[in-house]
Amino acid sequence: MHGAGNDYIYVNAMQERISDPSALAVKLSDRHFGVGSDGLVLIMPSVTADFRMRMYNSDGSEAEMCGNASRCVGKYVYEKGLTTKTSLTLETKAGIKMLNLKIEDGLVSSVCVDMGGPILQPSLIPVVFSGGEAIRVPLLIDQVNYEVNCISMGNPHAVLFTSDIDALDLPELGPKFELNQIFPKRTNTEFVEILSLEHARMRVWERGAGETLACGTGACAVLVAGVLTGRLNRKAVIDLRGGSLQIEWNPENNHVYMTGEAVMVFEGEILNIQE
Ligand code: ZDR
Repeated sequence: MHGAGNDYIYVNAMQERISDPSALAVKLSDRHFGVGSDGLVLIMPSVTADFRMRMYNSDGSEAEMCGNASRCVGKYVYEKGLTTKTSLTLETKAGIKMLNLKIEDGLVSSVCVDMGGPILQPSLIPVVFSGGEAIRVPLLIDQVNYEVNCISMGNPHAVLFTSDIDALDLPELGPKFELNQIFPKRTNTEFVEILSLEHARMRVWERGAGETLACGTGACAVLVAGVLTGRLNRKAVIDLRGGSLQIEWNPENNHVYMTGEAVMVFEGEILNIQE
């Protein structure tokens, strides 16, 4: 399934047990010897919510949260008849998220996820920074001065505002942020071009996966960083390489809401995988 081109292999693990999901993520994500994906997502039973999700990047590392995958899990459980609810809760490593499914002709046409409040406290993101919020932080990399805005949406993000994102060499630039020592758990990095107060476009270098076509939590981090630096309104459309997401940061409850598509591409059976 994919959300705005961010593609994962989803395993119905309601009954099935996967002994080493991290190794399986590496094997299946391989675009030549596996299926090809940005990572692996397990859909599991939960004792505290309607369902539980675990998400592994293509390098095998487990992420706390994945916005695009949470929408796809909502589509999967509804369309496979695992639930009839259109408002449901999903347990993640970053807490329980609320999903609201939009149904058209019996199918899930879009999903709105309550991502909860953004985390701005540096030690919780985590980022090594001695101020209250790591917003507009100067960062010198290879003699170039960047300004990063650090936010956690359950997983760590560094947001940079720049011009002409198409010209950036992400495979060269991305790892310099992902692996920078100020990010003890590495980071996802978003490069953003502002189009108006309600519209921005971004590219993402994902921790553990490289450049992907979209990043749900990243789009949320971009909106929050845009609001905190006076560049975006609290409701905006964020264009990613694989599609667009609507993001809203509610001033009353401080929650960030992400709305977008979820697409099921094919189903299959894995042969020849040694776990
Ligand atoms: C960015 C992401 N694809 C999403 O949609 O939120 C999440 C993937 C996990 C990310 N690479 C991480 O935090 O390690």
